[in-house]
Amino acid sequence: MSDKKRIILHVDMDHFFTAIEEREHPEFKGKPVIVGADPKEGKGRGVVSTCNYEARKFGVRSGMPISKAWKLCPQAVYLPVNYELYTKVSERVMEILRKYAVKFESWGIDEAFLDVTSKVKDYTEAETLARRIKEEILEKEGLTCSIGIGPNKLAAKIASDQQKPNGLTVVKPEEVEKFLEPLPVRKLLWVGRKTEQKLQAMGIKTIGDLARYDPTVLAETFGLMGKQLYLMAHGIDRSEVEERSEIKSISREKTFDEDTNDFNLVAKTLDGLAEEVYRDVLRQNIYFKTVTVKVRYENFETHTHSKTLSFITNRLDDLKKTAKELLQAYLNPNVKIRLIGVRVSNFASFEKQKTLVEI
Ligand code: TTP
Ligand code: MG
Repeated sequence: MSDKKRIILHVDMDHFFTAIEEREHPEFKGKPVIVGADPKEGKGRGVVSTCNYEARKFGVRSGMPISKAWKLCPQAVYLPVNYELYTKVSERVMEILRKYAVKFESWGIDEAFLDVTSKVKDYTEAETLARRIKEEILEKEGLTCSIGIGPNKLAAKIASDQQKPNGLTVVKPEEVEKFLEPLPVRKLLWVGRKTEQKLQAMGIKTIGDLARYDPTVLAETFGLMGKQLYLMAHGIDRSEVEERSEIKSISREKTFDEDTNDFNLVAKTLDGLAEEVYRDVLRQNIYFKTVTVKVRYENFETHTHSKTLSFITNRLDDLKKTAKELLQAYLNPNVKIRLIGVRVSNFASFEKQKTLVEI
């Protein structure tokens, strides 16, 4: 399908976890709010999940150590992560979004792509549709979102991030290259920190720099990804909006109060995390095949180790047993553990499971 003919929306909820908390506790309105690990008056060891825009004014960001957030903004309202509530709200928001789309793809807990090509005749109608979506989410869930509209997923996703919060950004096909040109290369979805550093070293800072670069050199340096980067820099993305199992993995992790080599404690914590993951597995009616254990040592070295079972399962026993088995490889009496995590992935919904069995 040609890029020019499609109209894609990308919807991203604004400061999702904290927006929900503000909705539940109107007394927080106007205050900086941070959801994440317990700050323990600056001695907390986990990270910030997210924070509202008031807290962002102090420099607080997602993924930042909670101790740093405390230094920047001790007066904020600090709240633990309430996954159960956020997942429920996410499901309701996705239900609203889904009905506006011809093709729908949820992308994480608070984002989705909507292909609305055959529902609207032009970008003006798409903009009207986007406003209706924003109104419905605000009315039904009391939450705001930002929407990007473009001829493909790449343009729509980058556009939705341009005027947060409560933004609406339209990028028509003929405007895509100009829109992308001044933006940092990091905005391209696949550009991780390492690729970004490599590109910087080559003198490529903006998407425009990348678009003007010799594609043969890019292909030589980055292989297949080089070609992909070049196409993206020119605003070309032919990937379809496709329905997929809404979540790709379920995980939980915990930073210990103190680094530890007490293996009983580590094993017990892992069991507890597995139980939390299992609750989500049941709620989502999902079967998994792969279990991953993550360990961060005291020196911050982080390892993940996975095992894919020969069968799909939704049993807690399988999860606990596999996680414990994976953990064995990490137990080293000379190195203390800082963080432990467990993840299940490789899902099959119940319907897919049925077809697998029948085949
Ligand atoms: P984002 O959409 O990246 O962030 P956000 O919705 O909080 O803020 P923005 O207005 O900029 O979109 O992530 C969605 C949710 O995912 C976020 O509310 C919390 C969670 N999250 C984490 O738990 N850890 C992280 O490092 C990030 C980036 C997000
Ligand atoms: Mg968001």
